[in-house]
Amino acid sequence: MSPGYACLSVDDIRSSMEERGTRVILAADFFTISEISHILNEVGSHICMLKTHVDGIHDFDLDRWMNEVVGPAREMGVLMFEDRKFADIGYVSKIQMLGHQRIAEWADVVTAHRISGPDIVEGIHEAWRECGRKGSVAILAQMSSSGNLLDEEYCKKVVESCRGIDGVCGFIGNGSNSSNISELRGLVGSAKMILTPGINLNSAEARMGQRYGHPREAIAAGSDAVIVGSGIIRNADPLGAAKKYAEETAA
Ligand code: 5IU
Repeated sequence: MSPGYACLSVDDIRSSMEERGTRVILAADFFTISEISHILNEVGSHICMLKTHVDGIHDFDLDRWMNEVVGPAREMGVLMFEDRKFADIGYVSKIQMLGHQRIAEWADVVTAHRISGPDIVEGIHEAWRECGRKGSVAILAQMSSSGNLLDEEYCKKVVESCRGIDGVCGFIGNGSNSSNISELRGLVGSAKMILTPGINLNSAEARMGQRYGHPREAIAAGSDAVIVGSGIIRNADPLGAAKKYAEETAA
């Protein structure tokens, strides 16, 4: 399907990961801009993307965000991944992309649910287009949290309806379960990416329904990149941990 807009392509993203030699997406789940800026400076050379939840940042200020986080990430070649999980109709997702956090101005990849219909992808891309930028959408096909309602049938419908859309770079899969990842890879084929949260070398760290799998197993099962938060940011040595996760995911 050829959209009327430019997208960040799967090839662009995969070659940026290849160049950086790491398949680790850092989940920087912090409350302040300075903590995020600090972790980026510390572990930036071992990650390919910086995943944020911008609505969780207490002191959010767009100028500081652009100067202290987005600018340095761009200089390092780290893609900005806003895990916003858009879920509304296309138009509302567009206005959320263009809201006070100005996600469209800095995010390269955003997450979205498929629940409201495929036009959500169009709405998100319209926002990027209005900012003169391009990006791509990762659609939730599975989740790592226990008791989630994204069952096999839903996952199949999501993949079948989105794998032909150029503005979609891939799918979020359940990193805690390698057979879920292999099944997802079977549905997706090789043209789109699979990004997997629910990854930690110490599965005992899981809390509040999170489940964890091993990074090497996730990659072996077909994941393009692993999303790691606590395993790095709560480690006493974040730099050593980031290096270790990057090594575990090396091809
Ligand atoms: N995240 C998940 N599971 C999911 C999806 C997103 O954990 O199914 I979709 C996010 C939440 C958090 C990060 O920002 O990935 C994982 O962090 P930890 O490695 O600290 O569990």
